[in-house]
Amino acid sequence: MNIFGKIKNLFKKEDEDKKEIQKYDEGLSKTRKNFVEKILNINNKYEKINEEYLESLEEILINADIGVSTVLKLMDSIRKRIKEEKIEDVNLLKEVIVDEIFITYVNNDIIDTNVNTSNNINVILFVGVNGVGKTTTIAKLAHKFILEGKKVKMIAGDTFRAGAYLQLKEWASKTKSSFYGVEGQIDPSSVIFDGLKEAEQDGTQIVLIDTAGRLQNKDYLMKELDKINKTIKKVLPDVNQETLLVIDANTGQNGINQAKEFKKVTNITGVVLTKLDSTAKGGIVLAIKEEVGIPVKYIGFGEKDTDLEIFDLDKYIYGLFKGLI
Ligand SMILES: Nc1nc2c(ncn2[C@@H]2O[C@H](COP(=O)(O)OP(=O)(O)OP(=O)(O)O)[C@@H](O)[C@H]2O)c(=O)[nH]1
Ligand SMILES: [Mg+2]
Repeated sequence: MNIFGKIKNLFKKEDEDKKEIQKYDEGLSKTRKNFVEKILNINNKYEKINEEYLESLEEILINADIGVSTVLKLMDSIRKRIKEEKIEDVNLLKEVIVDEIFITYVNNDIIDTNVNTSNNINVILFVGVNGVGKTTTIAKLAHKFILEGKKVKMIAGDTFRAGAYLQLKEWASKTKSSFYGVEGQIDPSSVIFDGLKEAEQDGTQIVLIDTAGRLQNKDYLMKELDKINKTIKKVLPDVNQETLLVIDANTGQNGINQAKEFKKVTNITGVVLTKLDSTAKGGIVLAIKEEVGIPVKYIGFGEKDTDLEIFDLDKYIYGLFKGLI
């Protein structure tokens, strides 16, 4: 079955997936409105595929923040299929568009969207620019792991912003996680060192480390990340570590640049894309994978600790194209 058929089946699913499908449906509604309506408009305007139609399609894809180079690649594949399959009717092209977007994303890679956790201690470090949703994502993940019966500890590695300590402490208490932090502007690595020591001793399974928002062009802040990573290795040399880069979906192309810069200085294992509920730029998922080569592992759909979903390509494409299929 091609992806089009698979997505169609998602409409019929009334099983345990339904709630998650609804989240994608609602969370991507802004992106979809912008995107699908425009495609339907050009489909009404042009009955047959011609150059003008294809140029309009290209523009729509670019405006959905899919990323210029991704769109160009996508358009090449779409043109090729029009030729090969001798497609003339614009309505028959819908299926090809959805299909090719899926293929572009997967790109023959094995996409591991799982955050790998072992039964021993696992460390997840959260990095990203200011205000993107790092601390809220920690709360969301804590909630998820606690539901799975895991022992979770948050470490307040943002010692820079006044208020960051209390914000995390409150989330820890709300999600029933334990908390390690020291108030005041001290070296984050020293807090992380002590927090990890405590976690090692008290049988914590998942350590979630908050860090201060940092701009990707501030050298000394990037060096601080290096020091944090060394600290983690020093306390727990064999630890299973993930470093999740948190990106606000509203930032579009700028988010792609953030990912490229962070990737240069630290080993990012996945992206968390937040605030999909408040943006029409949901196409950024495709651009991150294509232009940066890092998979999106989680997506944030709101401000509550329950507003997080593991990234699922089928459901994402469903959310993006509902109305078109
Ligand atoms: N709508 C929406 N808002 C979100 C989401 N994630 C976070 N927020 C909001 O974004 C704001 C910033 O979130 P934080 O988690 O404090 O962001 P941060 O990256 O830790 O910020 P700094 O520590 O200042 O760098 C808060 O008002 C959150 O409630 C989301 O998925 N959707
Ligand atoms: Mg924060």
